[in-house]
Amino acid sequence: MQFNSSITEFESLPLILNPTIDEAEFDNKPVEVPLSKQSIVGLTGESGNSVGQRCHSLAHQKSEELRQMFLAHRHERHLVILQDFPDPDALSAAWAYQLIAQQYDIKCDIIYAGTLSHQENIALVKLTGLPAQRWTLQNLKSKDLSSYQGFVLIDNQGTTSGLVPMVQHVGIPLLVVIDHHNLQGDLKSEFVDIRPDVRATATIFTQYLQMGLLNLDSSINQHVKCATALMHGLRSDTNRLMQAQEEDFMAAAYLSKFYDAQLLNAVLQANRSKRVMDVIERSLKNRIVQNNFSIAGVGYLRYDDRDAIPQAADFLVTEENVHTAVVYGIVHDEDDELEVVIGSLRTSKLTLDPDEFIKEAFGQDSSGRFFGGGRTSAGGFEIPMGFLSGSNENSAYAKMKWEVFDAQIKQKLLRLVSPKDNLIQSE
Ligand SMILES: [Mn+2]
Repeated sequence: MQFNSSITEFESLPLILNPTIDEAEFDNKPVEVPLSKQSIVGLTGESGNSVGQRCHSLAHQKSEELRQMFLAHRHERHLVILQDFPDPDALSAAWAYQLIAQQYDIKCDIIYAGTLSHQENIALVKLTGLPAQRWTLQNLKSKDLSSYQGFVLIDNQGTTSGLVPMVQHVGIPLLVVIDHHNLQGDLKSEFVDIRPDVRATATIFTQYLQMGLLNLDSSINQHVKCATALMHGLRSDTNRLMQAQEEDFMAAAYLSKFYDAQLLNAVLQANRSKRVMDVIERSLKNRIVQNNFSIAGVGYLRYDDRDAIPQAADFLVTEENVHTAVVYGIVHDEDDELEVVIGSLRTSKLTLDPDEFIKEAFGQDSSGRFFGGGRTSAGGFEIPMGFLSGSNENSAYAKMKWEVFDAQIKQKLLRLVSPKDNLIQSE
């Protein structure tokens, strides 16, 4: 193992901090004046500095556009597609979308292809009655998709969902994209609100609520639960508000009037399963630490335990002298004989942009699609195993296959972590 305090090579990579709003572009635009009474409250705070006003004006404009979109699509039925492994931010924002759309007699089905694997996500859905449904690629074929007039992407841009290509294939148009990840390609959608400078999609939705797209009412149980879910989504995407910015705090302040603190506490109390603990243990055993990066391959894990990977990364990054942790493994789905390499990155280093790092480390596939990306302090990647997928009955073969992927991923990561010695360190 090599400890090297110099990370200058690494820092010379084009890593950027969270993109800031282009001052010039915004200053040329007059701040919008026609605001409804309600919309002024809570978004900028009393002082209403220029940053707050800019955000406010954008939130106002987007809320209006979205309202027009809903009006134009009254009485329709839409699919709200989440990433295959939806997180609280996605789940809560989708619910808010569904409640807003209901007012226009638009029926939304919130769907995801993968599974809810984090114990907090399972608790969130169970305890709030959050109306998300799992549609596997298998049972998608048995659904009557002709009843849907459009689909909606929330907290993703279609690159992390296996359902999107199939929905596009049957000709359902993309109507809405609301996300806070970096733009991932050309999107043909009627309404787009992508704000990479916002920490959580839940923040964007809370702003829509504040702008009057839905008037939260504490006496309506569902509103209280949705506000609680949004609070959870916002907290989890901002590392319990530690990475929250003014907008997120303002959104949290607004939600604080409606959410159920006890319910949120119950969601957060959910315990880890033994299998998740075992994956964390493997990550501890297998990790190598180099230049303040902790890298661990955890071998094979079940589809339902996929979320153990980010949880292991969360844990590894807490080690002294480690600022960034990357954990990966081969996730296999026994039903579909499907295998994919899944990885998670967590960093406390402010100058490390997970999105840049992952794109730089793993590059693109043959169709130009990146294997992953990220946001502030967190990122992830998925590498399909194609022809090598499945057929693990022979344990020697399975072992060999893991070793190849393990070595290849380490090599790609270490190329960035310590650019000089492009060798795999073995321990
Ligand atoms: Mn998010």
